[in-house]
Amino acid sequence: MTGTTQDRATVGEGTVRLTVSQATVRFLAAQFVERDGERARFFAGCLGIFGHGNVAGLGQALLQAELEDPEALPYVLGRNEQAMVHTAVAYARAKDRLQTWAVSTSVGPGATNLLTGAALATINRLPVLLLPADTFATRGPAPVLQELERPDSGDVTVNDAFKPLSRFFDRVWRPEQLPSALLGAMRVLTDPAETGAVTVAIPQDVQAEAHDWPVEFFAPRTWHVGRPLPQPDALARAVDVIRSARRPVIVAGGGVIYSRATEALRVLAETTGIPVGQSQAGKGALPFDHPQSLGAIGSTGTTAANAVARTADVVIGIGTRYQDFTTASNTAFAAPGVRFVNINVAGLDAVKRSGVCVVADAREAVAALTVALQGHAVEESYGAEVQQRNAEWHATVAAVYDRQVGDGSAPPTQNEVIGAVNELSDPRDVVVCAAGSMPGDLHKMWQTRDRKGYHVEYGYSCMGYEVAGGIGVAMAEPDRDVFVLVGDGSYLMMATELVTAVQEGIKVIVVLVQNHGFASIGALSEELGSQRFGTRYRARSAVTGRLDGELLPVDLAANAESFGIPVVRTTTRDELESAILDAKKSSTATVIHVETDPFVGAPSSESWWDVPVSEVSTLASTQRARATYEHHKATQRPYLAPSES
Ligand SMILES: Cc1ncc(C[n+]2csc(CCOP(=O)(O)OP(=O)(O)O)c2C)c(N)n1
Ligand SMILES: [Mg+2]
Repeated sequence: MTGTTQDRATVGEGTVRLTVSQATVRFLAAQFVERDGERARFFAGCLGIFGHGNVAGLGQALLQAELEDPEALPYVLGRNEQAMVHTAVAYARAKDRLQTWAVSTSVGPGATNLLTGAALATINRLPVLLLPADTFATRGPAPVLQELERPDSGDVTVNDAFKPLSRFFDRVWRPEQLPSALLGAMRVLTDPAETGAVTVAIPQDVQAEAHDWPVEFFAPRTWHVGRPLPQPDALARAVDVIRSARRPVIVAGGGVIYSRATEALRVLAETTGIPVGQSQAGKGALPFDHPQSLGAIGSTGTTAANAVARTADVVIGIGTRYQDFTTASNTAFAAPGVRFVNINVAGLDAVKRSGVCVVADAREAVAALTVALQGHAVEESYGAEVQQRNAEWHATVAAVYDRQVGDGSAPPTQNEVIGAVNELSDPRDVVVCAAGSMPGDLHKMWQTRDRKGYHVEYGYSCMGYEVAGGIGVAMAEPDRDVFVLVGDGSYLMMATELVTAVQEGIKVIVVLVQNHGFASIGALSEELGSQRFGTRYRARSAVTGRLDGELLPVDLAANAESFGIPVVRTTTRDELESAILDAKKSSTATVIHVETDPFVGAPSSESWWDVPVSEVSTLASTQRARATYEHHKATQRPYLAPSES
């Protein structure tokens, strides 16, 4: 829960006559968030694409605001509504959820293009305010262009599709409803346990309607983001279980980063010796070379983390959702009596895996645990084992980061691309990614040196997030270079925001990994007996009638160039390295197009991910894969035993 305070000095009397849109803009510009004494505007601005539904309502209000006070709610024009949500969400993640953007769209397709972004925000627990326009409240000219018009219901519009994807939804049929809609939106957006996509749909006629608003609606309002303390008895139960453990392991999730608990976690890990594995959102919770850092854990984890996880007797989840990649589909924690302690600000996550629940802010709970565990440490032999396993993994990574033997004319492997970017970027630079083979490879191998240096969207793993998300990070943190690592498939899904980067003068370094199709799903398909079916970008063959003809003559470098971005084409490791160095020196965006070898994979995680294989099939490859699947499936655990001592 958050609380608010109003600046009494600015609370006036009487009313002011404004349209619903003008009132919305004025209200949003007056919202502030405070945590730990730091106070800032909650909305950095409004991203939008105009069409009928918002061009004359919110569009007019944004124009008026820009002319009267350019700082109030700056407007940024995006190219695709889904992408605008990615930009806003990435910005919010970079800002530890303390600031975000509003997103305005037209009715119909402009609105429903937001849906994928809404799901992504809610799943990743990141705040974004969606303002899709809605069809007429008065129904005067109905049915209007792009109206759903269902035969069985008069009040359903396409925007009802936002309801299951949003943490808060409201539709403003009448101006009088606006205050409760926007105050409700703010409550959810600023609550760490509730936050996600928040949708306020405003019909296009209502947007333009004037109303006499009480002036205090627009008074600057500060939303205080609290740090809920652990209940003493819950903490005591957690401490009991942790003290009884011989092989405890911490799983650090995104909550550690958002709560700024990394320093507290470092102290807990160092004083107790408990090693720390990290989920995708939690990577960065400890630097990669910290002695207690096991790096990534789960399906795309390090062999060190996964070996420790296999025999752990107590798993301490801090700010993690325990998504299937983190738990290797509930096979990672294999010790017979394994117990869980879950520290999470959200009850939904704290109760998972039958763990001892500590519903609290991560930083506060970790600090309290450190005090309560004073004098307690894991056995030296366990610490030594962690060091040994980490050293082995670091050697594995160093070997694949290194140049592969040869005359240097062969395309680099993806491992080498990661190595080159990691070694030539500054410790504070940010790597951004979301889908394909790259996120798993980065999770395993990226050597994170800064709390905010790793930004992989892996709640929704949404192809198309990369460029738009990278722009959001660069807008949030202009003093860091942002490396967007994007596959050719994801690039094709949504590269259009490069135009927004040009328009706004935003610097991102896009490393476009060309491997002519879906290396990730191709490898998965092969492993699961589906023979890489439909995963390569190849022409339909005149001979076989199948998609196994020539590689497509697609030139993505030329495509990027057409957006007005400098592009460097590279085919060797040397060319890649000099392109990275030049891009770092440049003050504008660069796209580095790199041909890679698609068949050299990353080192194994010695882990598993549950993707069901056909139970019956005429294909021998599928039958073999099914047998392997059943073998792994048998090791999956329900984790139903209560964890309390
Ligand atoms: C919007 C969306 N559609 C489909 C998928 C499923 N999917 C995951 S990775 C992938 C292929 C990605 O290809 P590319 O970006 O070239 O990366 P590569 O696999 O080659 O590393 C697909 C289709 C997804 N994650 N997101
Ligand atoms: Mg690809």
